[in-house]
Amino acid sequence: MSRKPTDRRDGASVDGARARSLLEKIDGPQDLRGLSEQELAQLAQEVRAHIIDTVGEIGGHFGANLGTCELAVALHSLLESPRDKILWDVGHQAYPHKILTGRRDRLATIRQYGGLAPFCSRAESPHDIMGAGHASTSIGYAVGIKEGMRLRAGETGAQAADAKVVAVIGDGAMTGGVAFEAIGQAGGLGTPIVVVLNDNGMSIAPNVGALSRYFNRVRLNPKLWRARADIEGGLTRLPIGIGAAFERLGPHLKESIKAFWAPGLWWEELDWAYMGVIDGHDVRALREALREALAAQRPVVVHIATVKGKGFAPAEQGGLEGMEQWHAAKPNSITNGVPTKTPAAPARAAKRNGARAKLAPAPAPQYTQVFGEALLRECRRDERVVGITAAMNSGTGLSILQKAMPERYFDVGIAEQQAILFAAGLALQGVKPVAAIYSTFLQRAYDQVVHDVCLQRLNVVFAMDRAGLVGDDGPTHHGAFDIAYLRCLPNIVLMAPRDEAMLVNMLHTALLYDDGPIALRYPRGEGTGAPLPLTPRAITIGTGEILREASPAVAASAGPGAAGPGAAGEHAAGEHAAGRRVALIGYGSGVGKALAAAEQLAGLGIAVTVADARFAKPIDAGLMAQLAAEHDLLVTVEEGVLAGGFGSAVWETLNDAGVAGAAGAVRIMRIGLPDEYVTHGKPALLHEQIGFTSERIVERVAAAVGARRSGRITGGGQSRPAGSAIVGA
Ligand SMILES: Cc1ncc(C[n+]2csc(CCOP(=O)(O)OP(=O)(O)O)c2C)c(N)n1
Repeated sequence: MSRKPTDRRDGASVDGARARSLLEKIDGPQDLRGLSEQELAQLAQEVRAHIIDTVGEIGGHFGANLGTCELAVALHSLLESPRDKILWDVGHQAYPHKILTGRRDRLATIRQYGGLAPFCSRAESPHDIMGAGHASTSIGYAVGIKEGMRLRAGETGAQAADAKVVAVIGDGAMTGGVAFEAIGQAGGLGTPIVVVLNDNGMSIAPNVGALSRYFNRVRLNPKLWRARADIEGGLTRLPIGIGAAFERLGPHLKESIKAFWAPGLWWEELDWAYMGVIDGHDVRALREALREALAAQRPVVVHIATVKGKGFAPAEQGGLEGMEQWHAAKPNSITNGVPTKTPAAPARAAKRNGARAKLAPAPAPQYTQVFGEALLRECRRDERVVGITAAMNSGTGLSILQKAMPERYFDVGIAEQQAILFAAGLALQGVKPVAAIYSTFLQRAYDQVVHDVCLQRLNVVFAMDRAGLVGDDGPTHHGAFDIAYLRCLPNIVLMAPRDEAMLVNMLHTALLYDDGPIALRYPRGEGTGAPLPLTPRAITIGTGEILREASPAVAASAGPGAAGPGAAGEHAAGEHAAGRRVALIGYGSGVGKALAAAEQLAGLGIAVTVADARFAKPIDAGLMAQLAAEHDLLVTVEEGVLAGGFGSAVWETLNDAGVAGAAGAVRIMRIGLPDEYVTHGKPALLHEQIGFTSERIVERVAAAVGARRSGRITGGGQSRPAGSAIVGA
């Protein structure tokens, strides 16, 4: 019987400056051939050391990658990638795979602008077979790829039909329903693929649900390690020696005895062969099991036990908390293989030195934190309110509720569809569910949103964190589409706070609202520093507000030429009040950009009104009409795709009212995310790249105002048009 992974202490040291004698020679998977099993084990340790050193310095996904070093080595030593296909579910645990497939020296660029992609990327390497980032997709792809090979067998240029397909999926990702759909299909078709169930008991936080309990029972029972293989002696046969005796006992008793001994019975019932539990940190055991599984002409699952954070003591020995904390490493969090000592806080250091502390201003709180605290307060105010997360308890701030009121907190696992159906069911019983799901992950539950919540007009609150560009996690995680994909749905209310104070008020508003679904979106990261309300205040549904009136004084004081062509004092729209040429209408994080741009435009002598629309649906049609009547140019600013977004809502509203589109009507310029997938990198860089900055707004507004005067439409500067449209000019 194999030892449990935690018992192993062999392999190369992973501390300090390490010799990477083997890894240095690995430029691709072909270089693993010919290495002895001992060398492969050493290579896995060198990969681990490389990850600890590199990711500890630059930041990135961490614990899961330390858990897959041996697995990646074992797979690449047996398979011929990319002819054989290795699929990494999510891809956050694929760093060892990246290192072994020619990207060793670029690991230090991962998640950075222009650097390696955060997850697997088809554009990046032929060894990255599927694009990933969202969980639970690998088995479905594997079935399609293998069946595709079979369908095209013999065609010129087609993949050889005997190529192997392996999907690596974590126990967390296995909680996603779409994985089960694929298991059902593969079992039905008998598709010869191998699924490696990489079981560490963890999702980002400890894994949840009955499936996880089942995995735990199997994984934590040493008697069951390889028990299945020992009993059956292979993948397809019934228990040796006892089969005939069992037959006589009748099918029920046979099944229950088998279930006791056979941890994989569930799989077997679905026509999968089950192997496990295998020590996922023992290269020899892994290779032995995988070799057997790859030879079988049927779907096989290889259940392996790994440790999240293997080889890094604070994660490995820090229990569940340690593993959760080290799911990802912050930049500069590890030095010489151990956590970096954080410098003493200035106040403490100063006190120690007997000096007077010079305190830096405290940073504004994170939106996530504000949301989590506000939700707890709402739960205390109204006993009907509950919070739901899909495996993102700290990411959504729901960990605050979990700690304070665990009975009002629900984690459904990586199962966004179930999160929404569960919310719908709760709402039918008069509960007030808040489904806190990132903008990007709510995409997975779209039909539940459409069919089960909006059509039924149920009182479900959608709280979408990470709305807008999220940064390092890149295109799979940017919250780019929610305004567009929700705005087309009847019955729903859409709102977005411009700052953390408004977030508190909007959550309160959403929970007082009793006429169907209501959604709020807010960005990743720090708030604006707006003082939080002591008592949340409800706002009127469907109303925006003007935050800054174009000051005619600005226009008057700006003499001809002060702002170049189109200075406010010179504008031609005689029926408009002097100086009221441009109105910027922000939505959510777009408001901050609009206010900053207005300030700069005022400096150029261009008087600008700024409004916060607050609602994309129902939009404040009265306010829009008023702004259109009083200005020549309306500029909408939103951190979402333009197609079908907030700016489109403004245009549609005015067009339907006969205000836009007609000759001489107000012009509308939409500023937002472009019609393309935006790459990964720091948000400021990405905003710069796509032109979503106040400076670019200023350039474009100045150019558009000038264009109007001279009768031309200009492109508005050098950098890329960040998704823009000028209507009715
Ligand atoms: C659809 C979806 N929801 C949520 C996430 C966020 N997420 C990324 S990794 C992860 C945990 C995955 O757990 P597991 O598959 O067990 O891998 P481990 O990190 O434990 O190795 C989660 C919830 C995601 N990527 N996709």
